[in-house]
Amino acid sequence: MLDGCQPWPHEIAAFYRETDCWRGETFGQILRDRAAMYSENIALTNGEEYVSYKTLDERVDQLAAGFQRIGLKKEDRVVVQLPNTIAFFEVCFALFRLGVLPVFSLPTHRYSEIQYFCAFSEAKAYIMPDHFNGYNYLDMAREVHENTPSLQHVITLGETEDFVKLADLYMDDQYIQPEVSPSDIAFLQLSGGSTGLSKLIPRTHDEYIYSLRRSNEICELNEKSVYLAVLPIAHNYPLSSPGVLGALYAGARIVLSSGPSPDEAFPLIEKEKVSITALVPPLAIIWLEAVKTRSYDFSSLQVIQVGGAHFSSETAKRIRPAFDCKLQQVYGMAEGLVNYTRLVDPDEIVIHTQGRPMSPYDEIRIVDEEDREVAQGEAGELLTRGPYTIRGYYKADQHNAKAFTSDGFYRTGDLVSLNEAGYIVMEGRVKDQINRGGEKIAAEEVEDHLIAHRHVLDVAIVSMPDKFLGERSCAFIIPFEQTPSAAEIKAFLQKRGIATYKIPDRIEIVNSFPQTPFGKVSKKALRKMITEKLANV
Ligand code: J2J
Repeated sequence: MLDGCQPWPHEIAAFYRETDCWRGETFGQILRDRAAMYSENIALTNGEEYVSYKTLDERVDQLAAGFQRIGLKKEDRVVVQLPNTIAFFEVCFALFRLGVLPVFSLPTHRYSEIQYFCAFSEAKAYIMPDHFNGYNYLDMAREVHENTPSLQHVITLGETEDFVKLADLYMDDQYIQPEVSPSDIAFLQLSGGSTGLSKLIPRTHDEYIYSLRRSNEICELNEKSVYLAVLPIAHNYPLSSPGVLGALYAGARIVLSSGPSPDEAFPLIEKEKVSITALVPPLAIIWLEAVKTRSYDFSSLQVIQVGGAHFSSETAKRIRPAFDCKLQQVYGMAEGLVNYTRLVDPDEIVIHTQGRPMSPYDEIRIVDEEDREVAQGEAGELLTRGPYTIRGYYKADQHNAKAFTSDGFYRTGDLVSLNEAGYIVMEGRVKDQINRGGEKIAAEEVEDHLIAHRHVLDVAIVSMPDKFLGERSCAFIIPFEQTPSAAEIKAFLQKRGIATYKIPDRIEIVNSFPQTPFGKVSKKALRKMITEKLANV
């Protein structure tokens, strides 16, 4: 197994094999099998482009040949920052076939994140678009390239003289397919993070594919399904719950949308006869408003999934009547555990809970601050272990010691309770993270940037309630020598190259921070301060 990864204990791995959770499949082989089974069926649709399973499989081989030609080898890492495009699939599956690991980053990531992912994973290549959503990736890539010794290749989707063009890497040559084992790490996914920069999450073929198969069963995905991808597909939720990879596993059709707005998505639902799509709560609100004034034929739509952040029951109630389809709540995490409400569940459950674990082999414990199990119905931190939940982050021994119990349970940092039917209700969070409409911000990561500003003496970032996004971020700042303006702070962070969604929505200047009895900054008191202030405007 790749250095820096926590292997599955032997007897546990054996148990998941015996119970038929892990069937010894690999991503490279799955696509080969689907191409044989569904040959001319359309796998991917992007605008006017329709790609069959057979063509996808062939294109993946051509690209694998090109990747091998430039020297990519088994266990190398490649940072992949691609929007919802056909190339995303070709790149990922070509890398899977070579046993090379994609490191999935999001199109919104900027220099600070990308350089860190490349350096930390010692990536040999970085693949990105030239332009997307008004952003020029080429300048960033130049800087990343200069500052990352491991990086041998920068590969771009677009036209450029400076870098390798992805289009030039599709080759008809034969390539040597290395032995890729189902227990190998297939890729590195990103954590939402709470302490500093995102941790990297190693996922094996075996466990991830099991999660796809189980998700497909629960979401009733099959070769007739049409999955519309509106969220960025590198994120674990639209990637795997059941997401685009689940759709490929099922032999279904994937329709790609470059963005989630009703202007793009609604016509696609009608035209492509979409049967299932996945949203985050703020998008569900936008879609609910838009559907009032726009008439499209949504009769093909069977399921709208909503997950990634708190979804109010008031909004949840409106989905079925507005779209005449089922709502499915999804509460998951890139580290593993995914909970779904089931398609046969009564409204009461679907509207008021975040579902239950997808696998009978998922183990969950809800504990108090001393790790003692709480009484049924009480709130506590959710700990979990199971056939597709990681045992450790990549190269993070120290952090792993805190993030996992000695018997291998992952500490989710989420406060939950269980209702009588065994469904999870999200009650809050103990981790120091802001969930901005599904986009996760590790407070510490942004604080570490802000403290570098010459007029910032100290800083604490907390969430503040927001009707639309659920939460936004607020930075409390103790100034030094002079008070920086909000505009100055924002410009400073932009210049440091962090993703825009991480830039605090609000700045509050204070003389000191409230403290806990132990003398730590009381983020709870800060959250209360800003919540009360907002309520009084
Ligand atoms: C409240 N909070 C939620 C929900 C996730 C499926 C779905 C989501 C993710 C995801 C995912 C929530 N209500 N319904 O990977 O496969 C918060 C929790 C959780 C964290 C994980 C998937 N669904 N959350 O969102 O790794 O705090 O994965 O621990 O980005 O999002 O974030 P992430």
